[in-house]
Parts: sequence; C-alpha cells; structure tokens
Amino acid sequence: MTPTWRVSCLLLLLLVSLFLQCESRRRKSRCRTNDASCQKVCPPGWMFYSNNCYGFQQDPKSWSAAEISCQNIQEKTHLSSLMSQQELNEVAKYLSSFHQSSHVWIGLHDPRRTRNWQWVDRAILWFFPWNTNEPNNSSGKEFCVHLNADTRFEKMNDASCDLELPYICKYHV
Ligand SMILES: [Ca+2]
Repeated sequence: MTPTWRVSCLLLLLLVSLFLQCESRRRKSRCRTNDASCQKVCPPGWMFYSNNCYGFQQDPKSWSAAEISCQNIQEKTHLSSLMSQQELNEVAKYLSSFHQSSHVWIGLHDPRRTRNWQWVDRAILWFFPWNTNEPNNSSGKEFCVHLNADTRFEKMNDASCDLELPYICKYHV
C-alpha cells in the first residue's frame, strides 16, 4: 500500500468514526419524550423516561449491596431517585409490569441517621410521596427507603437497610 493510500484510508476511518459519534449524540438528544424509538437507548428490559434509563433488578439485596450493584452496571448508575409525581407514575407502572409482590429499594436514605433524607445520586430533594404514617422509624432503625408494593409502588416507606429487597437502578442518558 502506498503512503497516499494509507493516508486516504486513515482519513476515511476518521470520517466514519466522526459520523458514528455524531449520529449517536443526535439520537440521544432527540430523546426528550417517551417516543418508542428512544427505548433503544436503554438496555433490553429497562425503561426509558425523560432522558433516563431505569432497570428493575429482581435479586433481593440489602440497600447498600443494591446501590453497589447499580454502580457496577454502568458509570453514574445508582439506585433510582424520583423527582416528580410524573416520574413516580412511570416508575410505578414499570415496576407493576413485573407482577411481583416485594417492595423495591430506591435511592433515598438517611446516611447520618438524623432524619435528613438524601438521594444517593445527589439529586435535589423536594418530592416526598410517603405512605400514610411514614416515615415512622420503627424500632429506631429505619434509614433506607423502598417503594411499597401494597401501594402499587406509588408510596414510600422507611425500612431497615439490612432488609433484602429487589431494587431499581437509574442512569442519565
Ligand atoms: Ca417505616
């Protein structure tokens, strides 16, 4: 292969690579809604909603083990935060589709045990869909939060972090 051909081939490869990068960015930037084509942005079985991917994980784990497991799936993946009633509605519908009766860990916890709740992905707090009479810190040892299966995953409950439950991970696309 002559040097001229080598340069031409390298340039061609560079152009193809740039095109593929641009196409990937363009496809992601289009996904502002719940358009069916946007589901392809997330792994199979995950849900796309508002530029985030949500994955239900069925194997029960303690809250901390669940968070570590989410982090191991992909960079910047955490137990799911919930920022609005609309996001909660979508997540609740997604979880209900699995027809399982266990509660599901989300990313809300009280790491300092001072009743100051934090989202593990550092999302800003302002949405608190607590179940009736919750959070009650039963027996003084409830520092992690799950969505309650008895409320079709529409309400939260504080519970012992050692409980082993299925969980839901989330990452921003
Ligand atoms: Ca409770």
